[in-house]
Amino acid sequence: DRAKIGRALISVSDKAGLVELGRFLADRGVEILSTGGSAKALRDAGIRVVEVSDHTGFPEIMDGRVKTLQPAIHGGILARRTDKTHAAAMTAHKIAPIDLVVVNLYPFEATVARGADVATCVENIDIGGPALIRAAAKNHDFVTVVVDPADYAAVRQEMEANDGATTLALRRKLAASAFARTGSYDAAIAQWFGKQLGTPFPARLAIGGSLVQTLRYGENPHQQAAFYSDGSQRPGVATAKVVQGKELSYNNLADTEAAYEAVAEFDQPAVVIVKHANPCGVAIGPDLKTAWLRAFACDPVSPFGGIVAMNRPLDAPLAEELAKIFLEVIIAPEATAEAQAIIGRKKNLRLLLAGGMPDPAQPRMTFKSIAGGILLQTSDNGHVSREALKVVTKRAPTAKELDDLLFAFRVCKHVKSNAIVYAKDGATVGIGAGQMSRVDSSRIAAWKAEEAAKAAGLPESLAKGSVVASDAFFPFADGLLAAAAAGATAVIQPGGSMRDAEVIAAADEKGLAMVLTGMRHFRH
Ligand code: 93A
Repeated sequence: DRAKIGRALISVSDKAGLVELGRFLADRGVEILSTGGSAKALRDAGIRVVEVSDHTGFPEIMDGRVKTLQPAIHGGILARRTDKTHAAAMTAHKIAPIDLVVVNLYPFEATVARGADVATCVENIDIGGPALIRAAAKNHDFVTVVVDPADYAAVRQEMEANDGATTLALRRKLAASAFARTGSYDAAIAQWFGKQLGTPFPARLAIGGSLVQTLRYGENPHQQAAFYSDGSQRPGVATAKVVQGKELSYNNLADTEAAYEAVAEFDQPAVVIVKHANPCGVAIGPDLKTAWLRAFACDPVSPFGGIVAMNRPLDAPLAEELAKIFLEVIIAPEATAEAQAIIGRKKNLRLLLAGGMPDPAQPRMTFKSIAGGILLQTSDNGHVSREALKVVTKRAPTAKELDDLLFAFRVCKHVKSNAIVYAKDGATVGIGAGQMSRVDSSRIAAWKAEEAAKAAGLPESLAKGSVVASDAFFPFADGLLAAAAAGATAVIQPGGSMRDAEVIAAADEKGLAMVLTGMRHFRH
């Protein structure tokens, strides 16, 4: 299963490691065929190369659009070396075998990411490169294909160990990675076209991505998992710099994403604490430390082992507070040097710096896998403004209630359904998440507000004088009555239930102010 390399074709956009590889091959007596820019880089380093155009007797034409798309090249790659008729064809047409193909593609993804115009993006669609890669990968029984400079070392090692040959095992591995590369390349192109055409849901789904890291395990230790980047530049978990701490786990990544997307909703300094994908405390404040203390007070039990996100650079006063308890991850747009030094005392604690905040108004696609398929939807970038609210009760909310209602509803969007959120003075005071019945979420949120009060040594539930938000309409008056009993004075909810009139009447009877948003925020 050894395949000796006598002739190589090198055509690379990313020239990293090119000269070292070229020198290694030339030193071993491998003939190198190469295209314009790659050939020049090799020649400049004093390495002997043959231009593809000299090899084929056909010049590069049309600004390089046709460089390697030649029978002499593709025949040399695709010939089955053990097949007599293939050998005869090679002789008849003066085709020399090519045993190693080293290609990396025009940087289409990077060109799109830097916001280039349509013509530039189109010109960066590589045609000849994928053809070379696919031909070599198809003929991996005899040909070695390399699409990533990171794999140059493995090829060199095998050639050194096997008298200039590679093993079938390596060639198969490289072929798999070659098809994955052309697949994700075409996916990126298809996605870009979809965007141009405004078709988010094409007849065939093309998903591209590159491996960031294989994870130690998935949601549970017996599950396997990996993390892929889709190349998006949106500031967030995928693009954040991991400044310190243990390796991130699958659950860490998912929860950190939930926390950072939630905290990005707020204009003022804000802190979100997440446990198991749900916020257990959210607060805004004049500064981050104040926001943290108020978010923590909502539920002083759950934050242990939690994720903390903020929407301002992590500063020393907050870092000192965070260092007092056990946390898994901190994510911030940036951190002061002093804050980093404080967090540095906790070696395992991960600190992620995203460099900026995501724009919650910017839509993106979200995926969910179901057996045999994928569900695709645009993200919930819905935003309920003050002007959109409809007062339906006799009493209208006060200005302060209104601020808290909008705050609570924004938090609700990031709490798994059924979601009930109590809030007071820009801080959550009770969160009920993920229950199968809305009234259960109401009860849990109210109970948590009582527990938080007890922990703080306060005589009254934190829900006293609060407002309450519901992510979807109250199907019956019971959930609303539970909120009134807990001490809420105002309610925000989408409305739209068959029993809206009943719910409104109950609110009026209890003297509650209620506003309808007309928009719901289910989150499953
Ligand atoms: O324009 S192409 O699609 N036409 C071709 O025939 C072709 N052959 C190789 N692009 C082609 N390539 C690509 O050129 C390679 O995939 C590589 O990315 C690039 C290397 O060009 P140079 O060696 O001139 O820098």
